[in-house]
Amino acid sequence: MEMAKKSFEYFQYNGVTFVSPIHSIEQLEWVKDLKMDPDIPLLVSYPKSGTTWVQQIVSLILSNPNDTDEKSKNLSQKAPWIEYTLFKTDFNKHQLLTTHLNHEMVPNVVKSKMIKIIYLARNPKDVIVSSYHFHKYSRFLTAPKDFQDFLEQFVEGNVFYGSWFDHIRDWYSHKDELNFLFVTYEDMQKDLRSVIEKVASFLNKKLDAGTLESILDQCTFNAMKKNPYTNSHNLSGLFHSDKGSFYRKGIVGDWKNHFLVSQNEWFDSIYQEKMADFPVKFD
Ligand code: PPS
Repeated sequence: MEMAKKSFEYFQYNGVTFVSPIHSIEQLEWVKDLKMDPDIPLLVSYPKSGTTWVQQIVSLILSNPNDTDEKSKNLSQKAPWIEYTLFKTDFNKHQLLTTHLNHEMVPNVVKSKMIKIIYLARNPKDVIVSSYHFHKYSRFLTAPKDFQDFLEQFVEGNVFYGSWFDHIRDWYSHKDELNFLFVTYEDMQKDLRSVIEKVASFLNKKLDAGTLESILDQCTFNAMKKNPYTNSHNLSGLFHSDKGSFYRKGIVGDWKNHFLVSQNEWFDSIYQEKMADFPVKFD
């Protein structure tokens, strides 16, 4: 891959950390005026919230899940990130667009009810753990010194895509101005069927029983890990394949295996400070 030969470098834009050449200032500026097709929904998430899982679900909802042509397309082509420098505006190729950008930085057209937005959230403690491992696994991110250091950087927002707290608060505060569906990783783990039905109804798609079963089969953690079109592990230029896996554990509550009691108490106090009035509660 072209990108793999280049060296990666962090840069700041609007106070948020990005990585060149995956991102560029030109792309981030360009994206603000992006013209978007109102029939193509936008998936918004903070990194490591289960984005890939929802990309797979939405792409299966929007196509026939047994269509072999569709099955042999990479998920990253079907649902590209608009802020990546590789993104091209050939909308015919995409079923869904994806972004990790905060509300301020997305295309202006997104800030209206014209585009359907699916916002995905995950318990920040599990996001931290997933992201900590992802920083060790990715060549384009700096490996953390240790978990304590990463935790502090995360709380400060000194990580890839900035502050989790700002991301969710900001998007959520604009939800009534948007055509907005809020889903959580925890709800998907608890009752995936209901979440798929909710997403399908938001996208005005009727799913018959067979289609729903087929989607459920194709979006399990193991099915997605095995499927070369949903597992980009082989992009070895981007990842240290010997240092982990993109499909790492795929569970709720792995934070309990990483946070010390003192770290948990400290994080809870920060969370209280920043999020006490936030209406959504994570388990
Ligand atoms: S990224 O890099 O931001 O696009 O990563 P993202 O896809 O948002 O998050 C990766 C985490 O989601 C888990 N995942 C899943 N869990 C359950 N079922 C399915 N099908 C699934 N697909 C992805 C993935 O394992 C990462 O979480 P952790 O906790 O690290 O395992």
